[in-house]
Amino acid sequence: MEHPQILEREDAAHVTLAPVFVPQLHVPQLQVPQTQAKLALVLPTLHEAGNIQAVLQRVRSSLDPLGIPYEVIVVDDDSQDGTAEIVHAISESDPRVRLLVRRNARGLGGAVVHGWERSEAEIVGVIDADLQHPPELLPQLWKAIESGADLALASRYAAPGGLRDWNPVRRGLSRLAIWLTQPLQKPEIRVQDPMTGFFLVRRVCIRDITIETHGFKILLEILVRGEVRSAVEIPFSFGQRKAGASKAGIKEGLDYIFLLGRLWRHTRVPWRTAQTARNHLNH
Ligand SMILES: Nc1nc2c(ncn2[C@@H]2O[C@H](COP(=O)(O)OP(=O)(O)OP(=O)(O)O)[C@@H](O)[C@H]2O)c(=O)[nH]1
Ligand SMILES: [Mg+2]
Repeated sequence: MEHPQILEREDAAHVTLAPVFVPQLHVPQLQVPQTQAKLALVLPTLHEAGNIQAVLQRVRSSLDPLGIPYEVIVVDDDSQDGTAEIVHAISESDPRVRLLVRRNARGLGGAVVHGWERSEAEIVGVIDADLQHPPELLPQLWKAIESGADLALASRYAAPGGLRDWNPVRRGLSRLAIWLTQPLQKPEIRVQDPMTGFFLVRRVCIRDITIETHGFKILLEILVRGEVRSAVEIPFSFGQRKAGASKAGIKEGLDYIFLLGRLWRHTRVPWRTAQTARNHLNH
C-alpha cells in the first residue's frame, strides 16, 4: 500500500489529488436551541423609596411573560432613604434583580452607563423608577428589537403619546429642546422624542462611543453618535411621578445646552473619525 506523501506547500499546487470517497453518515438533525439575547434594564434611583417596590413589581410582571433572559439593575446613588434596602430585600428572593450602589457619584447618565457596563447582556435599556414610564410598555419595546430594530424608544411625542400633566411652560421648553436636536439627528433615523428616558438599544450600536456620564439625556447622544441604523417609537402618555421629588432642574438644563454644543461640534466631522474613544461597553 502506498503511503500518502507529505507535500511541501510549493509542490502542492502542482499535484492533482484523486477524488476521495467520503461515506455519507446519516446523523439525525439536532435541534440546536437559538441563543436568546439577554436584556439588562437599568433603573437609576435617587430617593425613590416610595416607588421602587411597585416599579420593580410591574417591571418583572411585564417581562416575565416574554420568557426571555433578563436582569433588572437598580443603580442607586446612595439615596439613604431606604431605596437600597428595599431593592436588596427583593434581590434576595429574585437573583434577576441586582442592586449597585454608587457612593461618591451623582448623575442619571453616569448611573445608567455604570449599570450597563456591569452586565454582559446584548440588549441594554433604561426606565425611570418613579412610574412616569409605564413598565407595561416593555413587551412592545422588546418585540420591536426582536423584529430587528436597533433601538426602541417609548415616545411622548409619537401620536397618540402625550404629556398629560405638564404646564404650558414646561411643554414649550420641551418642544424647543427637541426642535434644537433636529439638525443633529441622522436623517435616516430621525425620531420625534430623542430625549425620552425609556428605551432599549443593542449594545453593539453603542460600543464605540463614550457616553457623557453627567448628562440627563443619554438617548440623544446615542442617536447622534452611536451606530444606530433603525429606531422604532412606541407612543405612551408620560404620567405623574407617584412619590418623591423630581431631580430635573436648572443644572440639568445647563448640562443639556452643553451636550447640544458638544454634539454640534461632533456633527461637523465625519461620523467615523469622531468616534475614537472606546468605552467599557465593548463586550
Ligand atoms: N442614580 C441616580 N438616579 C437619578 C439621578 N437623578 C435622577 N435619577 C433617577 O432618574 C430618574 C428620572 O429622574 P426624575 O427626577 O424623575 O427626572 P424627570 O422624570 O426628567 O423629571 P420629572 O418629570 O419632574 O419627574 C428617576 O428614577 C430618578 O430617581 C442621579 O443623580 N443618580
Ligand atoms: Mg420623573
